[in-house]
Amino acid sequence: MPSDLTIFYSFFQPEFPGPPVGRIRISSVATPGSKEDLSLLTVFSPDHSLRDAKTELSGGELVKPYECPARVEYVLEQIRLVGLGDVVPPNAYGLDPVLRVHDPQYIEFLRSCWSQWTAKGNKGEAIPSVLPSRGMRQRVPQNINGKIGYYAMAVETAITDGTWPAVQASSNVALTAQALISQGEPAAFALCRPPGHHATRDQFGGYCFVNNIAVCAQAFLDQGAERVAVLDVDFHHGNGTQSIFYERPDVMFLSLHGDPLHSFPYFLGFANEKGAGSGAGFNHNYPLAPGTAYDIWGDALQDACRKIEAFAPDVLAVSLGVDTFEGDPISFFRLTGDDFKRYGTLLASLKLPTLFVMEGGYAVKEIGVNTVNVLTGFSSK
Ligand code: OKP
Ligand code: ZN
Repeated sequence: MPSDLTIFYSFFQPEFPGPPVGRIRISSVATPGSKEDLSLLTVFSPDHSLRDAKTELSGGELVKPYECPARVEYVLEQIRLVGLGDVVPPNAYGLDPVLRVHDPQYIEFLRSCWSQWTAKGNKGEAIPSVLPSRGMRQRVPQNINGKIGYYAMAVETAITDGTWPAVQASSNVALTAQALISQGEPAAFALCRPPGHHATRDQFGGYCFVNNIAVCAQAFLDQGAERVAVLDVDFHHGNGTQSIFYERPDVMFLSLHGDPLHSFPYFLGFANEKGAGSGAGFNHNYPLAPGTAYDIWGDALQDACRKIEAFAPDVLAVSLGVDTFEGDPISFFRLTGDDFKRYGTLLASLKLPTLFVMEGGYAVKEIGVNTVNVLTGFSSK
């Protein structure tokens, strides 16, 4: 482990847990010496593969989930191919940092859902069927079939046997990358799976369970940061992140996404959602029309960057989903592979310590190139 990871930003507490031990030096795949060392650290756990649902409710059918284990394996492969930098395993942080943004009863539900579901004799994967919709009471049922509806924001996402351990690994990956930045790394990439930005304080859905980036934003604050900007460039609105920080001035949330009139999550992400209470003015949504390409999308990102500069955060956290790609099977933007590199470079111009957290991206064969293009665009001088 190199000893250069000991510079602390003044706002961070020095007693925070150290960087991961046992760095993996990635072996060369291409011609030796042909790769630049871009020195952007990635955190990754093979335990993501424990999240391997057989079913997603889509178009009235149970289909093989778009959010599948192969996604992050392709990203890892591309990281190795281009020599992005070292890949390190996560540390275990336990539940305390997760419980800073999530309801304890919700976390207990995630942990025990599968065993309660199977104990009831349910044969399929755990999917809610009844939600506390308009006119219904907001209280937690005792029966698991009711409980899972109470804790759901959407019903496409099945809970399965390995989901909880994978979710824990995912938040540990995020928190390890967060710690690297708190210890002086200029940037780090949390190759999280499952993703997190749709998860609210007490709801799962949209393939998300624990809101990894919200956990990290809160961890930065708890370690002494005064302001954190969360920029969500995933195709979908980060409703969970928005709602967690909606009434707070210490986290600015900015999201570029498919207009919720036409796209999941449908019920949040409109331009007039500006924050509330002392958080008023610290939330910025950029809902964009079907067919949006980089000319429009890049302008929205420029605008978001100006707002981030004016906010002057101590750190930038990026919800990095590459489902904005023109070939994405469930989304409607038209970004090309080169566009990902361009906006990576634009993000670097903010000159902020930057945490990248993996979210969506479902064009599986291209997800590695598109994701790593953002990171190399960011890292190339
Ligand atoms: C998660 B993330 C496909 C519909 C998909 C859920 C989308 C979740 C996206 N039949 N609905 O933001 O990439
Ligand atoms: Zn998405």
